[in-house]
Amino acid sequence: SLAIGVDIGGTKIAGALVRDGEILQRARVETPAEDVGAIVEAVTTVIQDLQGKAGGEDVVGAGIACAGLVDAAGETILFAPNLAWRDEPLKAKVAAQVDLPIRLENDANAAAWGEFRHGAARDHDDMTLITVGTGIGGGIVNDGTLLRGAAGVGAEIGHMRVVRDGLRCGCGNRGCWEQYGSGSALVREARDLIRSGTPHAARLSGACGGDPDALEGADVTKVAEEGDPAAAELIHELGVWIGEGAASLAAILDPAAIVIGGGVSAAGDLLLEPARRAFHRNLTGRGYRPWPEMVMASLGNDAGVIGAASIMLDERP
Ligand code: BMX
Ligand code: ZN
Repeated sequence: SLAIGVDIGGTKIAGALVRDGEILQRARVETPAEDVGAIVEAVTTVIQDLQGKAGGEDVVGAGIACAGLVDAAGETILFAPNLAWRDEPLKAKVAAQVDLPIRLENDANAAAWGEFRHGAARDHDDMTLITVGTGIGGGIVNDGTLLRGAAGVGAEIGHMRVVRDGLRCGCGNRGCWEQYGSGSALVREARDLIRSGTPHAARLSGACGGDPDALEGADVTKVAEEGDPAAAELIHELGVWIGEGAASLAAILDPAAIVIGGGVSAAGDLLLEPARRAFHRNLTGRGYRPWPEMVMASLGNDAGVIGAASIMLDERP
């Protein structure tokens, strides 16, 4: 059977026609800025485009992955601070435009399902995905089932408090993990280092033409890969934050695998090695319990669309 997966990201809306975890066709449009009506239209365009590409074959439905708190029924985005959305009935708005069953999913839950069914964790029944991007997203599979919680908004691991009275988070609280271990945190620290004027930051500064505001996460990775110690150290510190948080999650969840995904995972071993070391150093019961493995995600940017489509296929009535 075929299903459509759609991933609403900050810059693009990506869609795919999926069978058995394989992408058969793709569609994408730019994300219109912050206007819900325009986003509904764009999502509709992507879905209709893919329906057309199905060549008359039956499509089971469309799963739509988006950042934020999605209700248990998969109908409403309750809260998405980065998009300034509250109580947005996205499913009904899209369903009014297309003739298909629709289901909304949190972006990281969808990606976790993708990695669990078809990616890096396909050999395990218990896995936790940590997506390191603008924020830290989470998806938890326990005994083969996606953990959603009572209201549907569970697994928001980026909002574990890791620092008392720490930095203010977009969610309104202070000290959330994603303020320290996300791609945004990496960029913030790199910009601070450049602004400090230290000669240590010369190559980072060169990568953004001397304008710290122009620096992006990918620049930090690139400079680190070229051997710059300051950039490598920033990624190392990010890895330590991620590893320490992962150890706390493992104390609660006991996953067989912790999978690291999201844009920043492109940093590869520069990020994974310090994360693994910090994870092992902080894992409770270390030395007396089996090690959960910590690995990089394998579906890359496709985890969201593959996962959103696969949930539709796996949970169809
Ligand atoms: C935030 C939160 C999560 C999301 C995570 C990863 C919003 C808009 N987002 O913690 O729902 O899963 O970021 O998002 O409230 P990304 O943008 O980093 O992929
Ligand atoms: Zn928060």
